Amino acid sequence: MTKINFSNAKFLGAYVDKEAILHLDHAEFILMGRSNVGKSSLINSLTRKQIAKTSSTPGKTETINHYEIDDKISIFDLPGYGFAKFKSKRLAWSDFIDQFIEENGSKLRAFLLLIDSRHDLSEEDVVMIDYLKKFSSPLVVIFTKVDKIKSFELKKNIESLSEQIKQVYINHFVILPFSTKLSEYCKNLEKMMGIWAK
Ligand SMILES: Nc1nc2c(ncn2[C@@H]2O[C@H](COP(=O)(O)OP(=O)(O)OP(=O)(O)O)[C@@H](O)[C@H]2O)c(=O)[nH]1
Ligand SMILES: [Mg+2]
Repeated sequence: MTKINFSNAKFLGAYVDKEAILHLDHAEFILMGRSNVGKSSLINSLTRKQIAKTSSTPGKTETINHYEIDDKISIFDLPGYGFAKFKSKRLAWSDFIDQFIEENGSKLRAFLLLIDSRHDLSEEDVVMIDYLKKFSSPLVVIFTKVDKIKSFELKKNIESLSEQIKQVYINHFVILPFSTKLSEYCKNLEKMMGIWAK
C-alpha cells in the first residue's frame, strides 16, 4: 500500500476534447454518476480543500476535470449525466471512456460510479453500468450522502442496490458507503486508493 498525502493535491486542467487529455505516470480513477450525486464534493473531501466547484444546482461540472494527488494519483471528474452536458457537443460519454481505455487502460485502476444512497438506480445509471461491463477495470460503486439516511436504511439500501446492479452487471463490484460529513467513510476510500496506487 502506497502512503498518499491526500492534501497535496492540485487541479491540472479542464478538458472539453478527449484528444487533449493529459496522462501522467499515475494510478488513474474516473469519477462518474448523475449530476448532483456528489462527485466534485468527494474530491474536496479527499483533498481537504475546496479544489472542485460544487453546487446544489445540478450540472455544475461541464468539463472533464483532472486532479492530481501527491504526484501518484490522477482523478478525472466527469460532468454528471442527467442535467449537465459536456461543453464540447462532440464528446459523448462512451467516446471518452472508449478512448481513455484504449490509450491508457493499464493505468486505470477503477471506475468510481457514484449513486445517491437515498435513490434507486436511474435509467442512466443502468445504461452506464451495462456499458462498463465490456471493460476489465474494477467497478467501485460509491453510495453517497449516507449522512442523510439512518443506519438501518443504509443497510437495506445497500442490499437493494447490490441486487439491482447484479441484474445488469456480471463482473465483480464493491459498494462503498460515503459521506462528505463523516470522515470514517473518507478514510475507507483513501485506503482503497492507497492499495490501488501501487
Ligand atoms: N449532506 C450531504 N450533501 C452532499 C454530500 N455530497 C455532496 N453533497 C451536496 O450535493 C450537492 C451536489 O454536489 P456536487 O459535488 O456538486 O455534485 P456533482 O456530482 O459534482 O454534480 P455535477 O457537477 O452537476 O455533475 C452539493 O450541494 C453538495 O454540498 C454528502 O455526502 N452529504
Ligand atoms: Mg461536479
